[in-house]
Amino acid sequence: MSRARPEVVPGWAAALGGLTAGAVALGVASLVAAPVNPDTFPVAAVGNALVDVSPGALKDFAIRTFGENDKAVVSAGVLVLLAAASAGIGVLARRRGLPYGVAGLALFGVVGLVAVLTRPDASAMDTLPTILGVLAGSWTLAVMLRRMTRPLPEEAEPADHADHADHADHVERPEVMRAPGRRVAFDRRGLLGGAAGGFAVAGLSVLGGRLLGGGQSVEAARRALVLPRASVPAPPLPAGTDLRVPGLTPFVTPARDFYRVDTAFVVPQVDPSTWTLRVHGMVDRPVELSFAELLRRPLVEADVTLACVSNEVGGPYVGNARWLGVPMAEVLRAAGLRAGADMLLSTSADGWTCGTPVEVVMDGRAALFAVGMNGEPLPTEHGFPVRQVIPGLYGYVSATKWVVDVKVTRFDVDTAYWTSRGWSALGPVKTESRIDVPGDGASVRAGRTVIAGVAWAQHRGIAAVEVSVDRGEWRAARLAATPGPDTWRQWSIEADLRPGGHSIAVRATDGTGRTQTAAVAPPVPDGATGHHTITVTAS
Ligand SMILES: Nc1nc2c(c(=O)[nH]1)N[C@H]1C(S)=C(S)[C@@H](COP(=O)(O)O)O[C@H]1N2
Ligand SMILES: [Mo]
Repeated sequence: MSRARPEVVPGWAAALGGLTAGAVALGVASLVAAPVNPDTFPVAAVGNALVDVSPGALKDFAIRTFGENDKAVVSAGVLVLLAAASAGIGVLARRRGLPYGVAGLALFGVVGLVAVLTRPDASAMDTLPTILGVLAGSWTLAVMLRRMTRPLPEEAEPADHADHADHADHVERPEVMRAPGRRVAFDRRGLLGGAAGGFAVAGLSVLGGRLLGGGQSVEAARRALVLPRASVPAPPLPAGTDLRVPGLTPFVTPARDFYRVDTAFVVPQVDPSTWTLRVHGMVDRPVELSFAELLRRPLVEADVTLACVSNEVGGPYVGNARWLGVPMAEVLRAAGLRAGADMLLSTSADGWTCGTPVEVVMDGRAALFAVGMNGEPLPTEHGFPVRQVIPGLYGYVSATKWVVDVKVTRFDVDTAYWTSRGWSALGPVKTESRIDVPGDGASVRAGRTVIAGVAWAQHRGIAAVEVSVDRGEWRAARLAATPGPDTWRQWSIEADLRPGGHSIAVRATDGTGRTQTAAVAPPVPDGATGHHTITVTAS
């Protein structure tokens, strides 16, 4: 029986060598990607590709479960996976030799390259971050393998014997390494020094990338932008839009609290000085507008509530802001809509698409190419420099952020991003209401209790909100003022809660007289329904 030659280098050390190589590879890749295009960072490209290929239901689950953090969760997952793989590559390289390790790194490089090159606007240069990352990682791996061991003089005892009582078997039988006849010992200090150096290089690369990427960010351009005044300003909000109940969602959602839902793994950085909007397809005169040209058109201001179709009953993916923008209808009229066109297929700078009914945009409502949100240029995450805002439609069929292209077409010719993934082609917002206070599961003091929330049925308006305690009669809530039918509406009511557990349900009636259905439906394919119902304990 031949005993396998004992390994002088413990497994953790080989794994750490691999991890260091992986860290350097990613650091260098991010440094190279930053000044060119952050989307060419292989981890971002793989994340984006995962988002695009994952089925709608999974994405919906991710958005619901991780909320705004869904992208952070995907990157963390990809990073954990890469860390485990690099550690494995380190062990493989130590056992079988450097070429195996390099092959392992190259394999991940290939996955990264596929993801990078299948992006809609990929170019050959985009492969540089991945290729240079893999080269740097391979070089680091070679260095780490070398530093893990040091040669032993003939007959000498391994010096760090004492350090390795737990690995006595390893160090007492120094292995014969690649140079036959030359005995080596584990070099803990060499390894740790190499790892520290490697991680320092990786960290500095990431930092350097951040700095370089800063020059790429459009935040400076955004800050410098002074938006023209609206030709048609929104009147001041009527008194009493906010009932000022503690815990109740404010009428105007500050941009920093506004929900964010999109497929962009890295927030697109769209420079307003090179931005253009192309309107083409079934039109008499295709137009291409620069940002300056867009701003020269009369601007309209409107209070509009946006809602996401993925929102569960009672969920948070709804927000209200004062938008400033150019009416889409005017741009489309300038282009001359041809008869028979029923869909606007809009595309964002990162290739996301959205199909909107032409008649909704042309019927006089405040459908905007928006440039401002709550008195400021659009935040980058919310579509800077230009996004669509169309009251009455869920975001996935209306609210294209970073919009650059509108093709006038037909629903029977084109499909958009979400409609080709099982969501409905038309997405009118369903009448919804939500209880904000008390919170679900809250403990309240028995007696008179304030119940309050918001309700929305954009462009139809909210005509009534009713509340039922313990499945009792529906009682009408007091409605707050609204500037019009395109925003949500706050409501409140008092109920006398006796000690014990209670259920509280809410339903709204829209401006057409239709009451929100009690039938429970999931978000897919065209929006969740059912009554938001909470339970509280009074004592
Ligand atoms: N470019 C782009 N625009 C997009 C999306 C997207 O994924 N990419 N998502 C849409 C969806 S589903 C919604 S609900 C709204 C959300 O807008 P917000 O993130 O500003 O709240 O943006 C819409 N516009
Ligand atoms: Mo959405």
